[in-house]
Amino acid sequence: MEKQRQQARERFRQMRFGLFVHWGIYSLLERGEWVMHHEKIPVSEYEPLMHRFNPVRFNADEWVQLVKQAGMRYITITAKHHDGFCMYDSALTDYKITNTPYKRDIMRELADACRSAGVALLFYYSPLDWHHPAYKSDWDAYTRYWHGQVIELVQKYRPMGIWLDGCWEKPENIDQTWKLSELYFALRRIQPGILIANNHHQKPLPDEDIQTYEQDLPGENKIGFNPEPPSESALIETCMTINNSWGYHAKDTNHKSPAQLIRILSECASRDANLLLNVGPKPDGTIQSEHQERLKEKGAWLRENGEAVYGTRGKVFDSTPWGGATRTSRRIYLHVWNTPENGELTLELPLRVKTVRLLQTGSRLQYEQRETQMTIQLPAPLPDPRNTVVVLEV
Ligand code: FHN
Repeated sequence: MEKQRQQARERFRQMRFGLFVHWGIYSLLERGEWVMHHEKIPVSEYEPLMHRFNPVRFNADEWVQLVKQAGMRYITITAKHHDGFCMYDSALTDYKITNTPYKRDIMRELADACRSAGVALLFYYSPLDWHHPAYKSDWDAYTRYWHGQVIELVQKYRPMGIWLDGCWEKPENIDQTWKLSELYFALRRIQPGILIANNHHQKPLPDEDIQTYEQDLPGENKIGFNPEPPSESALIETCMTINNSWGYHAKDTNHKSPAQLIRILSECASRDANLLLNVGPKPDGTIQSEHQERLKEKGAWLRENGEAVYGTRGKVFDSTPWGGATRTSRRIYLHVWNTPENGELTLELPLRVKTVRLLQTGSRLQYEQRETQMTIQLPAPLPDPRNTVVVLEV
């Protein structure tokens, strides 16, 4: 594998935590990104939405600052979702952001802000397209169109990666149907280290770097979208909403609590996976306050506990009923939020432990180790009930 690609993969894994952004003209209707399909809105009625789209309060630097405050290291944003509208200045269509009252190229501004702030940027792109006439009438012409758009995204903005989503609509012989290997080859000639994710819910193709789990922890398949077990060779990433909607939905107030979101990040890291946590910006370009608050609370927790997440590896123990576990070469981090009845945490650990302490305060904890059996006396109550990190020096 190309050295640049290997380096990009390692950098991606070390980042562990990113912001997913679903944003488009659908946000004007405030009922999520599938509104055109769910409400059977014909293209002729949906397309004029672009003439109303004018996110005057969008500020790329403010978004990037929020990402850094949240402890996130990358952004994956929808350059084009299934509705076919392009949130960037595409040379291949007039159905794009620069032809709206807003006129400006959102992706150019975001790419520049990310580069200045050292935040990585990836583009979500939907090969599935409800707007382009050739999608139904001329598959070869449509293939040239969508391949051309992904190529222009890489050429124009040099993202860290491309995140494809929609091939699941034609799942048979997916590589040949969507000419994926052909596209990946073309992308790697332009940018050898580019990372490729394809949310097709099948076993990753050899040339795909990131296996995605949607609304599920890796290896679980609660919603039936993610039947494949985690690949040993690919990077793993869970993508998840804060409420239940990817695109902005004014009535969806089912927001996960800050504690839940902190634990989900640890559960992903324990499974050697990244977490891509989603926001759906409003039509004016702002991110709803409930989601900003949760992102900031995660960032505060990460400022105290980030060494137990960033740059760590997972799969430390087979089962962690008390929470999760991550590790580096010298340290094992126990992420604890379910205290065992007697306040004692027992582990099977074939390593000699030198010290056991609370990560946040450094205070030592009592423990016993007899061969591979280990018992740690946890403080009651846990200093941080959301997730207390105990660190073992080994
Ligand atoms: O249909 C899309 C959906 O709108 C959203 O983009 C999610 C994000 O992973 N992916 C598809 C559903 O599987």
